[in-house]
Amino acid sequence: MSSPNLLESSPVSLSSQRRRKSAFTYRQLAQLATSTTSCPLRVIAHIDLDAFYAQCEMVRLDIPPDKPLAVQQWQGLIAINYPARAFGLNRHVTITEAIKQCPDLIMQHVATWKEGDEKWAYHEDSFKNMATHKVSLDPYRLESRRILATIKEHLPAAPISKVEKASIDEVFLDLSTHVHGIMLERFPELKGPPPYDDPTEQLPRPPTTALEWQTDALVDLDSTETEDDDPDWDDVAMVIASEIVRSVRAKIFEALKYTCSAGVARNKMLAKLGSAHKKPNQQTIIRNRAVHHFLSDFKFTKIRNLGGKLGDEIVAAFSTDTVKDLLEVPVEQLKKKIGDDTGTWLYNIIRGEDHSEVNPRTQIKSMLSAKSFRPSINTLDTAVRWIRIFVADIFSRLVEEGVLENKRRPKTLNLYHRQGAQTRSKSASIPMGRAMDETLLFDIAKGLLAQVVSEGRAWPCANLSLSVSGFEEGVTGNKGIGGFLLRGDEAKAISAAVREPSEVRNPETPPPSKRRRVEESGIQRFFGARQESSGGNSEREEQQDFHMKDEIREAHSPFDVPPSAQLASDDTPKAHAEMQSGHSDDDPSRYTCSRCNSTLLVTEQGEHDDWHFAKDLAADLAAEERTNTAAREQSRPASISLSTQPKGKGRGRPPNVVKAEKGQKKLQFG
Ligand code: DCP
Ligand code: CA
Repeated sequence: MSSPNLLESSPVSLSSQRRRKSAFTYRQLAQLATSTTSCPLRVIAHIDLDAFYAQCEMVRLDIPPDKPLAVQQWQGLIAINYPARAFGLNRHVTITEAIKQCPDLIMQHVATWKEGDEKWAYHEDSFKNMATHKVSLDPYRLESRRILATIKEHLPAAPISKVEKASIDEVFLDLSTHVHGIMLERFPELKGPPPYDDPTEQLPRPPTTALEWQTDALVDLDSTETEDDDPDWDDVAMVIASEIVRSVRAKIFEALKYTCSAGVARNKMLAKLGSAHKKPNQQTIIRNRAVHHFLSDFKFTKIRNLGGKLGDEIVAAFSTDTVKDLLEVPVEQLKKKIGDDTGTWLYNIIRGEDHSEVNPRTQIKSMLSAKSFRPSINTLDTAVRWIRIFVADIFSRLVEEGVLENKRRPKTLNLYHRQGAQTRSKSASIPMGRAMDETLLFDIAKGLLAQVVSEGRAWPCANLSLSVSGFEEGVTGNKGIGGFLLRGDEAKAISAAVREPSEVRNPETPPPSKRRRVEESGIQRFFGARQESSGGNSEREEQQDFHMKDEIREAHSPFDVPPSAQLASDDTPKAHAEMQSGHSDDDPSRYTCSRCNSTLLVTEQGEHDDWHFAKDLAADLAAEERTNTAAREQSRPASISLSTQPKGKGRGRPPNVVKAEKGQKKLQFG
């Protein structure tokens, strides 16, 4: 540094004098206090647990930290600890290869729900029983909650620090306000009002010339910067944030024995890239002066929200996957190719600009219980058994969420059904006026399944999923279940309104146009539950937003025609003729249904019987609802209402619906 004398006399001293002012203003410092998202001093951290499920098993089983361990799900490995990674293991290796590469590998299968059991457990033989067991991630959710609680305990309460749970093993922290407080304590000169009361005045330069980064991994600076440049307040803010994050990580280890990695930067997207930069058990700081250099080496598909289909689209549109190349593309061209909003968003994101907020709402928005069937399942009976497990799984999570105490309660139950490439979804309201229990959920879920089955082409089914969504805060105090009645309109709530599936989407970052584009261009999902670029876990169930769209692309039978009979009449003139005449007695491949007298292929009998079962079930439910409604002396007729018609391109007929008031459609069950 130049001496004060020199400062006053030479051109060198003039530039040094300029450097004595910070690049930041009093206004920007004030914005740090309120954690304004556009504040250039902002400090965000991302914490990601190392090999999370593997660590959960190590902690649960008290396995020494240097032992290689992998978490197994059926015949695959879904989490691999770092000692095992040293043997070259990753999520893609088979179990046989894994053992070959690392003979001492401890493989722990995830907990499962066994068909008929009331609770999940660690079963020794579960890997052999994919058909009758379903994965339970409850043990990991439980640990996730303990870690989150520890983090929160260690930080000042909101709004001084904000904590957002981003997935089962990740959180974002907005430390801006907290860091601002510490800065003012350490550097009292920042407390004063701006000169001339002008908030656009620049702050004085920090008095420190060397910052103590301790063991943090600092990423290299941009080429225009050097380590000789004195630090400014953004660097100071990062150092303080980094101290806080280090102590949070130490606390998590001390209290619960988990290690995690972290990234500290000016926004969420950079912080997330930072946490993945050096693992395990390290933290990486991306100073503002290093952003450009840091990002330009990346493939943009590694950036948050660009890992999925949107990223693929952009790669295709610009024939590159690197940030460096994309930086050359003018914003107008980005906009032209991928839409105005997405183009602008992308232009900023690759320059390290991300103003998305850390959203402290860590409340669960939906719960999903799902099962992919390999081989597919073929009977209603099996499907109903799985539905029972889904309900038990979801209900136990609801209990933890406080539904029994009326703290929170979901409004909607959704069923997804996949057959081949066709996914159908049905939703129903969960009646607010009734106590939430397994029977209630099971009955509604069965009703939804009945609807799918009655539409036909239900089997073979490759995936069934059940979810609850639309959580509402309960009424505190002693109001009991009645507290959930909405504006007294109980009858309305009781009517199971089947609608288009509601799409729950993380409100931040991805610009609204993406969604429009999804619909306009027919690209079904830009943003899945979580963008996995590698080895997706088909049963990954998280409390995150999930995103399933009605993807019905095929025709559905009218509900009042048995599906098999309709198929026959549609597809084969011979079958049609036989049905008309009833002459099938001498054909052993055919039979006549005793209930409806349809002549059908014997191979269709299972589906046809299911169809009758579904109709009966739906009729029972409708009757029960009518009774309940009458008992409550409500005038509104009971019904099971059906969604408006399937979205697909209308190759087939819409479901046979009876018009109801206000856009609601009612299903006529025989
Ligand atoms: N997971 C999964 N299937 C995947 C990806 C992840 O079941 N395809 C589960 C297992 C992981 C957990 O989610 O332990 C967290 O996922 P991460 O991607 O954060 O991976 P890890 O925590 O295992 O490893 P890392 O140390 O790289 O974060
Ligand atoms: Ca992780």
